[in-house]
Amino acid sequence: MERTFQGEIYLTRYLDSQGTLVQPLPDNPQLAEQLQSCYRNMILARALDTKAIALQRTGQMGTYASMLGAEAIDVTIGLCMQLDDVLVPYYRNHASQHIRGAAMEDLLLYWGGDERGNANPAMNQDFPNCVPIATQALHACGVASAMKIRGEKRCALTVCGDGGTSKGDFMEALNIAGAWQLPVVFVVNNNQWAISVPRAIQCGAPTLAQKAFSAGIRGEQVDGNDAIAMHEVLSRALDRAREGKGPTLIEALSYRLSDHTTADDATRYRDNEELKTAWEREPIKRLQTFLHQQGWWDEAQEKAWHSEVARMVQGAVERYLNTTAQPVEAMFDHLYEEMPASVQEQRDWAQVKAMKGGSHHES
Ligand SMILES: Cc1ncc(C[n+]2csc(CCOP(=O)(O)OP(=O)(O)O)c2C)c(N)n1
Ligand SMILES: [Mg+2]
Repeated sequence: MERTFQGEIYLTRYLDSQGTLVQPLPDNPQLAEQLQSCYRNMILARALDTKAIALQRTGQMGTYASMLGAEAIDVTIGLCMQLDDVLVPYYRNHASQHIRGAAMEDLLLYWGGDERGNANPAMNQDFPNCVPIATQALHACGVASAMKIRGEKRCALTVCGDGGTSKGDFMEALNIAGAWQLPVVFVVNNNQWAISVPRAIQCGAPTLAQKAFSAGIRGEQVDGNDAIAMHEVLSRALDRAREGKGPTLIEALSYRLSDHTTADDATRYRDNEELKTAWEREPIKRLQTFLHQQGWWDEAQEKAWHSEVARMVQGAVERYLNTTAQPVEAMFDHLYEEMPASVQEQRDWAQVKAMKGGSHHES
């Protein structure tokens, strides 16, 4: 027999869970500045996340998907992409969206049920959140095809979860990306859970990155709690895509430190010891320790960043809460170029019902 294929998957990590370097730093003269920016944005991400959950718990926002534990992944995506690249996100990429220009009040507006949050001109050509699992991977391939046909030097980046990689859409997207060598980067936030289903029983393969082999594209793993590794691996994959050297699948190993969403209670299915251990590997403390060791961090700066971030989040919350609600019939608008009669009927009905005072005065 001859060997017809052999594949290897590598994991990139610079910092262990204690924030100690495990290999020499990447050769990058701007590293200190970049990591300080990562750190500040990760603090902001966590502050926004905490506030969003508090708003939901006090009835001031709808169901919300937390990014707790995914800050290094989300922030480095935002920082490494170029503005004319296209982000095709899933529902946990709030920090990436904000770094790429979406105002925090617009993110809150979306999660408060108001689609105007998705109509932010600062988002340029980025796509809105995708809730149907993994379908965004195909949208990203469509975007990347257009870029390739036009000969543009830019790329699409799409994100999904570990569970998303079990969907046909994901495999189809990998396949077309490989067949057409598209300028696209797939980031899998492997947070070890798909709602209540643990990673171990979702897929028989030891890594999710090796799914890339089935499509003839590059696949690798990265420690998703290590901002340095994330920055390095993402930058490399984005450069390759833009330079026409093909797509990459990046499996970022992380842990969902929150419930799945605010509509979930993970204590019903998840062992508390596992969660406690995962907190020891979390990304923010790890980077803080490292910055401290390098002399790139000081307490006064930390305090200043925390108060600046708190002010920014509070301002966004106030602007969100002061936004006048849309009329109820707005939910029917922008769905069709020409509204079908059945939808028009529902729109009229909703309008009349709202005029009568909604559910409080139902007869
Ligand atoms: C097509 C489709 N099927 C089912 C769901 C319900 N659903 C929402 S999130 C989720 C789990 C996704 O897990 P994973 O891909 O690991 O992402 P995570 O939420 O953990 O980041 C499911 C099944 C959905 N949104 N879309
Ligand atoms: Mg998951």
